[in-house]
Amino acid sequence: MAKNMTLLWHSGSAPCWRVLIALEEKNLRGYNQQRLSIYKMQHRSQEVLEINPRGQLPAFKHGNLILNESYAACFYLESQFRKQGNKLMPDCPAELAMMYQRMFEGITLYHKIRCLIYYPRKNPEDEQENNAVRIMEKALREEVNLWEGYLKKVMKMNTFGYEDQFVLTLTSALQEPKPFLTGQTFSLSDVTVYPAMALLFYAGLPLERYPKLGEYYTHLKGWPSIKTTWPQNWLKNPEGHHLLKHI
Ligand SMILES: N[C@@H](CCC(=O)N[C@@H](CS)C(=O)NCC(=O)O)C(=O)O
Repeated sequence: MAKNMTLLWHSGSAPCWRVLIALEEKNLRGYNQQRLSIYKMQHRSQEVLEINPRGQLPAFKHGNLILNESYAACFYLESQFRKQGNKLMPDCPAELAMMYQRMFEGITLYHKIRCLIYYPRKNPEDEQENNAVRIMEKALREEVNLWEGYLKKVMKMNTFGYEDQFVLTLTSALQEPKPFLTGQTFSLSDVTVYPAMALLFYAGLPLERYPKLGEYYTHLKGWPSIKTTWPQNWLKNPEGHHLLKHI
């Protein structure tokens, strides 16, 4: 039980989802939590501001320790509960390096998704809208293609072993490719980047145009910590919206 933890979160927010997944992975359950609505401006409530003066979600607290940045909370949970639940940092240096690399690249991916998705809401009257949207679409398309390439490469490596590993055992060659972001196991890179990937598809990215991303998305949809924390509002409205259908 994690009674000395508090999480204030919004359903469908990728940063909040990261923390929810990390808590599940570390078997931390029974914490104090409140699902708030950004649409109802509940993120500006006194309760949130006391934990997160920026008035943003997630707002997370362990005892007196505050971790409002979702990446910081995920790193903290893994390091404080190393021996509990699933291990989220690989021992293999090559996998570890790639885990860090993809995690921080994930911030760029999420930023580009957000720019495009929130543009129409923030600029309803903008005469330049079409041009600005095309530019953001191009940037996101390039970014998504990068990730499609990463997944293609990592899925091949997961089947045949990392380039710097000498031993290519028969068993690893016979294994099904494992669609994790950085290696043979689910890691902090999946915890932090998967919510952005899921948002891409929820917002209409065509699965057939990005087969490896689609495989990754579909495979991890059933991953226990992800399935349990899947945004409720997405379940109610699985069609999402179609803002990314041209990507
Ligand atoms: N740096 C934060 C970003 C959190 C964030 O952007 N939260 C959004 C929800 S997805 C929010 O609270 N937006 C409301 C606002 O900024 O007013 C993190 O990654 O944890």
